[in-house]
Amino acid sequence: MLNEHLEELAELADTAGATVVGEVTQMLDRPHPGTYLGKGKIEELRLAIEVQQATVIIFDDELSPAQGRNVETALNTRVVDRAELILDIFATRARTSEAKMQVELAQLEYTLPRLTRMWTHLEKFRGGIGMRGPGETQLETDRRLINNRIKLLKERLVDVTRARVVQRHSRKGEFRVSLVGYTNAGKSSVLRSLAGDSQVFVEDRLFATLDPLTREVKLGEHQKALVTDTVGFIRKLPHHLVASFRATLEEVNESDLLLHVIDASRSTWEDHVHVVDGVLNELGVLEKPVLHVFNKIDRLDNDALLSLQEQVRDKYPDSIFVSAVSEHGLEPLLRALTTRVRTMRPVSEVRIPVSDGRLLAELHREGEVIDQRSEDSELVLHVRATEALIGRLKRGGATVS
Ligand SMILES: Nc1nc2c(ncn2[C@@H]2O[C@H](COP(=O)(O)OP(=O)(O)OP(=O)(O)O)[C@@H](O)[C@H]2O)c(=O)[nH]1
Ligand SMILES: [Mg+2]
Repeated sequence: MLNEHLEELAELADTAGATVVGEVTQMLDRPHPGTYLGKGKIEELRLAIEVQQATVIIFDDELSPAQGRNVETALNTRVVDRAELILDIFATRARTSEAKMQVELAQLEYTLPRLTRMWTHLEKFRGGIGMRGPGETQLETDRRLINNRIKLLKERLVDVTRARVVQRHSRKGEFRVSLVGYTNAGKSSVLRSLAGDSQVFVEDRLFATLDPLTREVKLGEHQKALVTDTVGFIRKLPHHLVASFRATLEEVNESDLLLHVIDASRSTWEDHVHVVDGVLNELGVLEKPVLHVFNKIDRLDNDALLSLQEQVRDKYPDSIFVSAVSEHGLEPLLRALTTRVRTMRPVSEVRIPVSDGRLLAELHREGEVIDQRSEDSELVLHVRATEALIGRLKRGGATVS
């Protein structure tokens, strides 16, 4: 387990552009409160830094502001913790202004309690002279500037979220599906293949996707789903990031169905499922209907696939086994989606008086009208609609069969 965690940290470091030259691990019941590592380990690390000519030390945990400062002072080498590393990757990968604001907000909130440590760095370059207000130390000035910026970013993000809610509202009647899962599980690959859109960005690096992206997926005659790709999750995702990406993940909140994409070729997939469930819980969406989509089965041999299927049959009776990169590899998922649309958005025949413009408008706004004809003084429509909408139509005077 320790090895896999370090492997993942190395992947993160690689994604951030660092080259790993050495690893040091320590078995401790509890991290040292002052320096995280014990005294002996600090010495070992000092030697390793010298031998390997390392320029940065990356910790797999989030260090307290004091721990980071102390280790940095003891080793005279830059220290980055897991949270900072992930924030850094997000910062370089953010493309849209919304993602950039979200990442900046998370970074500032991470930085705020660590300002004193940053100062010891900056002082070397700036000599401690800045744009001080009257009676303020530089540290206080920086705190004030950062707090102002945090406030501004939060306000701007609220505006962006509001705009998105309006946008979402206009597709209220659609069958909506969100792809969620551990980073690199293949969420974007699934969307790319389902929607037949080669523009969907896929990469064998962590956090390729930050912004939600929605595409229409056709599921046979008169049936479709709007499928949204989302940012991937990871073990120990910095909580500032989860908080600032909450707005982006609202899409997940409003979905009819979640597709939890799992990389079946990783021996650690169960841990990953656990991590994803944890974040979904934090987002308050654990109650949504979920299909577990085991992806990358092209990497498993027949026996491995059979034993995986055996293993998950009881726990996730709704699981699906797919490959986003093989021909027809997503057919089981397409079939499952088609079945779900049929049960969650059944087709009904609705009759309403020709004169009832209000009911007709509601139908068109919130349901999916397949066809429509008039018969005497009635309109007869075939509609794909939720139970809730059908209930409202009936109460409004429509005949539904
Ligand atoms: N062999 C194989 N590789 C796959 C499959 N699906 C995705 N991949 C590869 O896995 C890597 C990650 O795929 P993405 O679709 O970018 O994964 P993601 O879940 O969107 O990742 P993030 O956006 O970073 O969270 C890419 O190199 C894909 O080509 C699959 O079914 N089989
Ligand atoms: Mg992606």
